[in-house]
Amino acid sequence: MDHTKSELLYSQALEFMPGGVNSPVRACKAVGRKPVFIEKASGDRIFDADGNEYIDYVCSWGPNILGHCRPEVISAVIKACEKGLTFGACHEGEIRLAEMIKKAFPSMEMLRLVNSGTEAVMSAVRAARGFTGRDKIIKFEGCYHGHSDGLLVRAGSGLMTGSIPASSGVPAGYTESTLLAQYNDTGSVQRLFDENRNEIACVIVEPCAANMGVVPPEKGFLEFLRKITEDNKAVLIFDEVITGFRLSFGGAQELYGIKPDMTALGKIVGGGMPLAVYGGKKEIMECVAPLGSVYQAGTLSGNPAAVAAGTATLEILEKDKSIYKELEKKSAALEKAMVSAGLNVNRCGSLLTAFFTEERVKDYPSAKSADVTRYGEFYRFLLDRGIYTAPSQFEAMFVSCAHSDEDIERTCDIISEWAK
Ligand code: KE4
Repeated sequence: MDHTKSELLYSQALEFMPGGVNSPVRACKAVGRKPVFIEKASGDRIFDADGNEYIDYVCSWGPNILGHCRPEVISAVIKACEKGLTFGACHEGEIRLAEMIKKAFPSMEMLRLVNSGTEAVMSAVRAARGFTGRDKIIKFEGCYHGHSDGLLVRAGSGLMTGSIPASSGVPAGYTESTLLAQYNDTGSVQRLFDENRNEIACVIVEPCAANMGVVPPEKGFLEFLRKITEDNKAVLIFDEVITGFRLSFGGAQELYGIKPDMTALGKIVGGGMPLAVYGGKKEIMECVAPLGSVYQAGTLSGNPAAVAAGTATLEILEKDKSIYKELEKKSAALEKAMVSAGLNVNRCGSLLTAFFTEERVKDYPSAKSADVTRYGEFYRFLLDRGIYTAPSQFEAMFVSCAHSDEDIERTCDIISEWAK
């Protein structure tokens, strides 16, 4: 494939943006190549600046569950834009969208629209701290919740159950209240609650992890988190930025039948525009300004253009539940091809990761044992044959309802070719 134009654009981008990108993973450092610059997209296809065409399994990291340029979404956004991009004031559309979200996620008795998953999670954690009057929070190694300071942590050395900043520029003081547990390890959570009795404001978890690659919850794990948070009067926050409206119309909490106290949504809920949501129990959300003393605000929160994209997307998903059956069928076919190619696959609905590990990946340590060099070879093999997938072993592949059976079959054939 010729990537001349992309390489030229990348050299220009490097002059203006760190690493030439507006989000680190796009730099493709983890897979040993320069990024391709995308010019347009439609359905399950994306086209780069050199005119190369790919079947897209990144789907903008999740939002494009309907595929690119779904006509109903595009026309809804155009219609909204013609009436004004943003008012910085109340408008009916935000009520209608909130209504749809609450219907799909009954645990979100009250909610607020914001602009990114990071903002949604950061605000949910602040509300949980404000509601409980406690400072400490528990998160899981390998789970990513956006780049707010207190959540950019990694395990401290030795027996420290505290954490240390995972990014420079984050003062130690911002992360000392963030405790780290192990995903799918109930003992690590129990220990933290025993060592920090009555001090834990919340537990935040990806109900199906997708930022260490896809790692579904082991049986009983989410149930355990629900009980231990209830017993300790801590808030259980489901970060459903990826899983919301993807694993089912009601997200992971509908799929697994666990009702969290708060939920963060992003990606699909914005239909491809910058829109995310946090919400939960009324008594918690009533702590948020202007009702309560937990402050959170945003110039473009609930702007009509993004609300139009999210509403149009949810309307389609709500009306045609067969979409989820289709996604399951297509994703299972992909999984089968990868397994036959000898890959270790974790899948949850239309989220999947091919792991280059010897063993099944069920937690962060086993995910981190992956052979990332082999993953990079796999990535480049697929890209050169027109399959655009996650440029990191520790991300997910996303399937959309625009992925045709022919394209899924073509992808399976190329994966089988890889295995030869
Ligand atoms: P944003 O701030 O990027 O909208 O959302 C942050 C976030 C929160 N919670 C979960 C579970 C997430 O996966 C994310 C962001 N996801 C990454 C991909 N794994 C976004 C891609 C990127 O960082 O460029």
